[in-house]
Amino acid sequence: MLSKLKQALGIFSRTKGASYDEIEEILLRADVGIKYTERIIHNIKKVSGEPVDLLKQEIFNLLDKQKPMIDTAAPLIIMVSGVNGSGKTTTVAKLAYRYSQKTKVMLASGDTYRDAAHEQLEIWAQKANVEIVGSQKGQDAAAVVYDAIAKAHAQSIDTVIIDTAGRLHTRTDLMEELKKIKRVIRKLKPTGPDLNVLTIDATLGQNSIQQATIFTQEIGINGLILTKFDGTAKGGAIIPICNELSVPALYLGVGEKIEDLIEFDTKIFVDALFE
Ligand SMILES: Nc1nc2c(ncn2[C@@H]2O[C@H](COP(=O)(O)OP(=O)(O)OP(=O)(O)O)[C@@H](O)[C@H]2O)c(=O)[nH]1
Ligand SMILES: [Mg+2]
Repeated sequence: MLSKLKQALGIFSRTKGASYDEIEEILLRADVGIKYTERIIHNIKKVSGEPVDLLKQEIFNLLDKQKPMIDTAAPLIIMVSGVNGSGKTTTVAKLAYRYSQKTKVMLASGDTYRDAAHEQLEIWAQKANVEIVGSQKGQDAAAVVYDAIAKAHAQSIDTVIIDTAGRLHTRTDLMEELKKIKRVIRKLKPTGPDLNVLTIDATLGQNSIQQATIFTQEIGINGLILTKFDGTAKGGAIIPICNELSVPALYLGVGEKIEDLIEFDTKIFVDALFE
């Protein structure tokens, strides 16, 4: 699975034996951005040692962030939001598949905005072999979510994963809808959602930061999933994205299939960078 990251990360392996200037150029090309590239180069120049080893340590430090604390009371609630087409529904399916290996999963079809959104999620639910609480276009998304969590309680379901409609960060009305969904979740689980996840299209690189900031400010995102990591040469943008947003990466999406999701582990990731 890690091999799917090659395109996004392959460039980092060229830092072996490279000069500071060459490393700087490689980082910029990988979309690490000027701010973090300068910081990294500054720090590795300060100490003596093999530049590539120091570089590895610097990147590790920048990515090794505290993962969210989970309230162990069932059900675990995962809410997935993001801009249009960023990979929410596919990610919901991948998470459902992953969590269903060990727990009972229910999906909540919280995209009541787009045509056939529920049908799309239903197909994924069948593939992952998990239950789903459906919705109709135009229905109140928060009500669907309430139903799903209430059913999860009644049926001793361990994990509820909520898909939401795509929205631009500038759509105040739709941002209000997300806040409402969150309020409804909190009526049933005061600490929820346990994972309040934002999907970010990694092919956009650093360009995604501004819109993502609005989501983190408005609804308190506590984990990122960078999607389409298989198809980007801008994988280095994960460094500015996680640091500017102060939110840890939880998973990487590396394809369109249900199993194409990698749990983000800083050490494994950094080792893969320099393979
Ligand atoms: N290569 C690749 N494609 C992905 C990945 N994740 C999602 N996609 C593709 O991105 C497109 C959009 O995915 P969706 O899951 O429908 O995105 P969405 O955010 O739910 O879209 P809306 O509901 O319309 O806002 C689809 O063609 C997916 O197959 C990934 O990790 N890698
Ligand atoms: Mg969707």
